[in-house]
Amino acid sequence: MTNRESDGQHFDVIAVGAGMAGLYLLKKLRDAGFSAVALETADDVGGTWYWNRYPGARCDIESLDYSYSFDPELEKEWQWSERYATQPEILRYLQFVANRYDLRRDIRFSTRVDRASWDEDAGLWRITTDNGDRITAQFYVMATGCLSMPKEPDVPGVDRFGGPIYFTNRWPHEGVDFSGKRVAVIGTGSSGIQSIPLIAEQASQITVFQRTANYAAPANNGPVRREHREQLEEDRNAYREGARWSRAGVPISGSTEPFFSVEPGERMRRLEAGWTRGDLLTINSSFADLVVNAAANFEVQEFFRDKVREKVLDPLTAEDLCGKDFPLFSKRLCLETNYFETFNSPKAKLVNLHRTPIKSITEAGIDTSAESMEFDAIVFATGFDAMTGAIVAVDIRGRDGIELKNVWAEGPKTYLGLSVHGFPNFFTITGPGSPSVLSNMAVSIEQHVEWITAALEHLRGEGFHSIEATSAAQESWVTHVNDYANLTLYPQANSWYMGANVPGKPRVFLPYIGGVDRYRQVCDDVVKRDYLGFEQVGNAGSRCNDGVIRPVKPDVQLLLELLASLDQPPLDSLTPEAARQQMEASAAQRPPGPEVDEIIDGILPGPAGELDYRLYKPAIPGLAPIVIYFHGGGWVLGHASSDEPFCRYLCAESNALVISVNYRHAPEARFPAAVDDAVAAVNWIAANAEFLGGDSHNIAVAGWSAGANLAAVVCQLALAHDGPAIKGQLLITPVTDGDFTRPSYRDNAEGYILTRSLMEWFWDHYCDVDDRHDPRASPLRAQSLTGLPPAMVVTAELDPLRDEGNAYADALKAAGVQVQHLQAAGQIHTSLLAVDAIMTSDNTRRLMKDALIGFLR
Ligand code: NA7
Repeated sequence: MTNRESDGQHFDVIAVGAGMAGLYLLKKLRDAGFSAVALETADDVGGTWYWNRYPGARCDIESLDYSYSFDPELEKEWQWSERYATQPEILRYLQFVANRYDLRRDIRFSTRVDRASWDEDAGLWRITTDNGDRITAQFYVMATGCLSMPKEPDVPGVDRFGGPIYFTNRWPHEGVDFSGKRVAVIGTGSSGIQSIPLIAEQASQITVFQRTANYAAPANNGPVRREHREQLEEDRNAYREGARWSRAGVPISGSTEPFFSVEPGERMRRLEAGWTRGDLLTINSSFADLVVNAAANFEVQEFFRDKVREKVLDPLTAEDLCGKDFPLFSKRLCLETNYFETFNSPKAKLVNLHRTPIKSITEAGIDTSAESMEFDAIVFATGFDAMTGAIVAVDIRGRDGIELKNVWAEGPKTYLGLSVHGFPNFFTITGPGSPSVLSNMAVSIEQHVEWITAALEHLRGEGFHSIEATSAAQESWVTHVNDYANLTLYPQANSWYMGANVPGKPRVFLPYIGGVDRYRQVCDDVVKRDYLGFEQVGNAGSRCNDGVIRPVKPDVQLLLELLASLDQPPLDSLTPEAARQQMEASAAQRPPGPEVDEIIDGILPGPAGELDYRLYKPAIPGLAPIVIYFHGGGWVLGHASSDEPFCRYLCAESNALVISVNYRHAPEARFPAAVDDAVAAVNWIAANAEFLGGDSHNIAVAGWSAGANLAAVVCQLALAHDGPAIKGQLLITPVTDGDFTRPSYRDNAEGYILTRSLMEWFWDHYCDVDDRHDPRASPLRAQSLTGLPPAMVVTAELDPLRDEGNAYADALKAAGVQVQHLQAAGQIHTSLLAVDAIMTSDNTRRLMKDALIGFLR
């Protein structure tokens, strides 16, 4: 570290904010021997708990969980009086922490940072504040919180109102007395829902202007739950560690059962139990799929709506107060105390802005499209420019003067929610792209602070003076964050998670929804892999292990985790018969695939006996185009219906007659038995097409894995031996060469279901080593590929077979064959066929069926 601190204007680290994040950061940095200062706009510590002093303001994660865990002594010295502590109590806690660790001496209060710019030559950040301070630091950290920048009041006429206007997020310190006043409240998010019952207690009239009704569960607040305290005190370390490795930063275990797999009585019992418990997480955790399955989510919405209907006497008001039109949980669930009951009071009125929108605020009150109303005070509970607002409020300039605000104009891009490419030595705590607001903030803040401090210690130890996320790592993280969000129902809501509450803000899902546990593992893995995706620069040179931390698509990852949890033996450790049984057992768990008009099983004559086929018929009149399909399974496993969901999909989506033909399997029948059968099947189907309901002039072949190997070989043999005319070949992750030396065999040797050793096992069962260069086993080795039918070759990035598939696509192209070559990023060998199970490969499947339609047009 440089040491230019003599004038008191240079630090190792400048942090912005003295809330929960800034305080812990100061403590950690001091313990690690770094000089640091926090700059804070307010005149005291507390962050969000300094500003949000509105009546009823409380945390919505239980206080025992929403606390620092870094020091067991601190935990013993502080006792929470309530399950969900009030704002004054939380503020007192943060003041207690600041005093206990003597942090105030490193905080400059009443100081707003206006500008922060990276000076590349000097290798430091230059900060200017509204006090005229000019200070520098090697590292600059935004600890500004996710919900700290108030949303501008976007209601016309707001300046005209003659009476006082209050904002929940900037509430007067002396409090407000609404006694005898006619009060309007605009906004029914958490702040509105918490404050309205208490304002109503004082006011002579309260009118609530509601744009979107929110889902709210009862807080059932009271003293700290005894069993909760006992659980914590019994083994603090285990409890806190459980939180750190939990999904949301609170140690409760989630169900793995989908909603509809649970019988209705038990579903209702779980919902009622969650309702009675009164927290944000229990109901969601009671089933595995409430944020991904719209039908399940709808059922639970109904449960919430029925509760409102029970509580609110006037049926029209009750209906208006029911959350609707957006999935439950896709906006943050609210915890309420007497909110719905407030509307049973004659002095409370609800204005549904969807029916009667606000025209304008006037001198005396508010005009809606239906009436003019007079008020003595207006309260805005209209929320925040969440997650990015406070960060871009500072003019932050990175390398070459690039402005963060511009870089984020289309939505924030970060690596891990911690750092931004182009902005060396810059960190955000719980920034966009990290679990942050989807988690217990206390846990996420501690994790970020600890990660950042450890990174600075690492740099110091290794003699590096700067660190910066690479563009590639950042791009891949942004993709990963979006991929995850797109698997869920969250993007459907106009929420602040989506930036949708602020006019003009790009619609991008801001937090990371993969969970605190997975995210922590990612951050740990980045460090283990020598700060993967970060460039580290020192006087003696730089070091960069560039790469992608989570190349696997999130739903594929979930599938891999599920399979790992089953702890099954590897297929290649089994006998072929046992391997077949294991594969059958997992196939039984798959979604069945779409409906087709008819499924017919039949047999056809093969060269060494009868072969089964299964025919999937589309609902179209007349003779249908034909797709002859060869199943996967390494020539050892599988049968005519083993790729059934995908065959149904191809049939339903391309209106083709899909005929999945069986072939003899190894080791009972080794090479070239499967080839001979495949050729015989194509010949027989072409000769009997009309009998099968298909058009003999309109035949394509398709296959997956070893089946794609057979499809490719069949095309070559049909061309060489005047076989039937084949109009196209769809080759999905094909085996094209019995050669294990390509990089994909090294890169993806393990961990993605099809392993290198399984592939070796398949080959050994199928084909003698001496025969493997025969083009009927390795079609890539054919003398010529000229004249072959048009092809679509699909490869998966994380597949040992990737490179030989790509090589075949390239070779076909080089031979003048018309080729569509699709390389599916983040997919594995088995995920492209996973109809209704792996959503991130939906698009690839659509392109595959489009290709078939194109061949058969
Ligand atoms: P929220 O949750 O963003 O709620 C803001 C509310 O204000 C919400 O009901 C908005 O309706 C409403 N709103 C915003 N702008 C307008 C206008 N122009 N007209 C009418 N109504 C408007 O903020 P909170 O402060 O309540 O809570 C934020 C988080 O803090 C909360 O999730 C907890 O984590 C703690 P909309 O839904 O946009 O239609």
